[in-house]
Amino acid sequence: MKYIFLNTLIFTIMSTATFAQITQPALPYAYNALEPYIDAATMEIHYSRHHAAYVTNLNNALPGSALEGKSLDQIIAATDASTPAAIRNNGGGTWNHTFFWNIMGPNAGGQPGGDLAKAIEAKWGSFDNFKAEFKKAALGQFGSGWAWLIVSNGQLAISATPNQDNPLMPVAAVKGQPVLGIDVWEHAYYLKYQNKRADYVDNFWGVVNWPAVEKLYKAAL
Ligand code: MN3
Repeated sequence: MKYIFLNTLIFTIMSTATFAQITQPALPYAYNALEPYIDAATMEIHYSRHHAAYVTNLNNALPGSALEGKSLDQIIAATDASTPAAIRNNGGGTWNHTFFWNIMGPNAGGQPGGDLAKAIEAKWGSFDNFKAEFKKAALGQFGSGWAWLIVSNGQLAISATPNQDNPLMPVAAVKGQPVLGIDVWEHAYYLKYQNKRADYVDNFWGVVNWPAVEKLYKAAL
């Protein structure tokens, strides 16, 4: 009995060490919560297949690598040109989608307020001008990638990254702390918008959770 207990204990400890995995947080709202701007079918496939696959593939890629046992934030902060593609792509895919779900929400949209609104006006002249510049970055990202609103050295900036890179990675051309981002991979919009990425970007403003973005902005300063 004692022997079995000890074996179980050792196995439990070893399992915990071996299987300390990066997990996919629950979607903070229902699949249909962002209708009509983002449809339920797109959300379900995006979260339960695409995002889930990045998490699974990241966990499969980490064992034996230099980044094994690191947190997701540590993995992102260490992703440079020498990082294996499977970790760079799936680490980014894991982080970016969790971020994306949290800067959107139901009954959202409208305009930012407070210091963020002031900073946007100071930088781009108006909220509409900012939206036009952000859209330009989202449409200008050739193929798959993301457009971002970031804080870099205390200043707001717009950038774009290819594939699943993000501005926190040392490998990014423009580095900073993301406070808003849009996934412009076709899987994010094709079911509803087909090839019309511009329409998807226009509708994205209807689901932006500005209080969450403002919180990120304050934390990034
Ligand atoms: Mn995606």
